Amino acid sequence: MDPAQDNGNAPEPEVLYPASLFTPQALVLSSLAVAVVLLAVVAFVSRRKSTSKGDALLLVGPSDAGKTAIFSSLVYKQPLSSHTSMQPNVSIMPVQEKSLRVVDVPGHPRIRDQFHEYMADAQGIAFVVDTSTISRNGAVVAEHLHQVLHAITSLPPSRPTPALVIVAHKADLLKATAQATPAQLAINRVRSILERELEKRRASQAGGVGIEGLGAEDTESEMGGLECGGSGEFRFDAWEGGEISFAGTSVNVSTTKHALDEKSGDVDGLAPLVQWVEEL
Ligand SMILES: Nc1nc2c(ncn2[C@@H]2O[C@H](COP(=O)(O)OP(=O)(O)OP(=O)(O)O)[C@@H](O)[C@H]2O)c(=O)[nH]1
Ligand SMILES: [Mg+2]
Repeated sequence: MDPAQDNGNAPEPEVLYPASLFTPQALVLSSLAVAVVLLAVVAFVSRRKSTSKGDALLLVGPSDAGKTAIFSSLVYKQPLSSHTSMQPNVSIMPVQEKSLRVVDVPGHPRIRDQFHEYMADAQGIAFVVDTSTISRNGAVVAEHLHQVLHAITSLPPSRPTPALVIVAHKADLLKATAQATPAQLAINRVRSILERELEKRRASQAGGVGIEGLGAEDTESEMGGLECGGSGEFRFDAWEGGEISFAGTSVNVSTTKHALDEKSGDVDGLAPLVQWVEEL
């Protein structure tokens, strides 16, 4: 009868109603909305990534400078005996509430360029120098440092500039004087030698003469990164790429005979570097 018919008709709109949601227009509109939301999320995440500070501390510098000794002191709290590294060491170092990824890049000329791979993540860069041999190797060490300065100034503007510290390491091999501690003497020596050598490089570039002599028409002679304010002469204080700090350090490497004498028994030889890291 009628009631049965009524009941039969009543569900009709219920069946039709959800189906009307899936019209082709509605489907197109809703997939467009989903795509827009997804794109916005991707754009937001990648923007954050490219403008956020990196989380890595890079240890770079010439072979035998003591990078691996510093790396193991920071990460394992003891300098492990090491040989010339042939691949980067990467580990995590707790710094206050945060943690920092420490990357020890070997100084071997054929491997040292690998630091470029970590530049995008670098929050800080420590250029480690053996203070006891810098007088002999000044020009070579300055060339290496120039590459690091160039890499810093070549980063895209969207990235915050990583902080740079020049570590005058193996300060324990210097003798304290009445006026200065070994760490201060180490900084003074490394700073003045590298400043002089980098100024030589800048002056020869400005004069249009290849650094390696006549015929050195290579990209190296065009490499930027030494721009300074004021007279233009290279000075660490006036470097346009950012602020450059210095730290005089040593670690107690029991395998070296010098580390056994009283003065170098100082376990806090890395304190200036640790302090710089904490301020990053
Ligand atoms: N006297 C003294 N010797 C050190 C100090 N730090 C490291 N050394 C010694 O210096 C040598 C080289 O140290 P490494 O840490 O292996 O040098 P590196 O910079 O990692 O060298 P590559 O891996 O070749 O790039 C080792 O014999 C260390 O024991 C220090 O503070 N004082
Ligand atoms: Mg090493």
